[in-house]
Amino acid sequence: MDDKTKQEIRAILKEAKRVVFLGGAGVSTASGIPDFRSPQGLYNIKSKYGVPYEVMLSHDYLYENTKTFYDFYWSTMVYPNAKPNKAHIALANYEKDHNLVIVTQNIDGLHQLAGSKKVLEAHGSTYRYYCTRCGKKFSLDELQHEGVPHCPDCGGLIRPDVTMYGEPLDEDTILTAVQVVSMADVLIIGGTSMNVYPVAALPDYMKSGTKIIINLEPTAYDRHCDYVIHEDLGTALEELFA
Ligand code: CNA
Repeated sequence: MDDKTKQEIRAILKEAKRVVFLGGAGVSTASGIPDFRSPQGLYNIKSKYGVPYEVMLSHDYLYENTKTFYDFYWSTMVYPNAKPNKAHIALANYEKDHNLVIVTQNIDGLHQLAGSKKVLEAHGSTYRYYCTRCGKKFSLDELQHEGVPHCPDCGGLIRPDVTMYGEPLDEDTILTAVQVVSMADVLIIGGTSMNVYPVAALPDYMKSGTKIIINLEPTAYDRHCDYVIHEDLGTALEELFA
């Protein structure tokens, strides 16, 4: 990032009253969790199940091929030992003395682990589960991280509280996200290809203010932003929040 850009954004952040960070899988790649659409992302690796990973993450696949879904899910989607990286930590520190809300597409719980309090998880979390028959809730710690989990009370299938392809987003979460984005005076979009809707449409709700995008690769949303930074997110956030 050149010095002029850095100084301008720092000045904007200094004046900002409401900042929203809208993030995706690229926030957590430095924690060892692969994203989907990078060259080394999950969608660019040949599926060892003979079914594209994108299909395996769908509502129908979860219910129709539950055993294979969970084989894949436990081995590839859950990272209980992952640690927050400098992007998560920079955001958590910034929230301590600024009005910041994080809207994340991630399901890895790392923002909360870093200490962020205001986090809207648009696609759910691998830390939460529920029984599809009786609704009983479970945490990740309560489940064996292998095989198909069943409810100890009613025997129903337990599923992750994660939005699969073909499922609607949690209504309260997305409505709150629309509200905070519409009131933001600075929106920082980071580590997301901006391909997954409806989250990718959230920035359109911003009424006025500055949009900054920080992503390693160009995205279709770059042309709508005031500042476009193609750099590592953690490094860029540390520089901007310094
Ligand atoms: P995506 O489509 O895989 O895009 C990620 C983007 O991040 C890419 O454009 C990369 O260039 C960029 N990127 C990767 N590393 C960095 C970095 N260090 N600094 C800056 N940019 C970087 O992922 P999206 O989040 O856009 O897609 C939404 C999906 C991904 C959601 O449904 C998530 O649930 C899902 N996902 C989440 C996780 C997680 O929770 N950690 C991991 C993989 C996928």
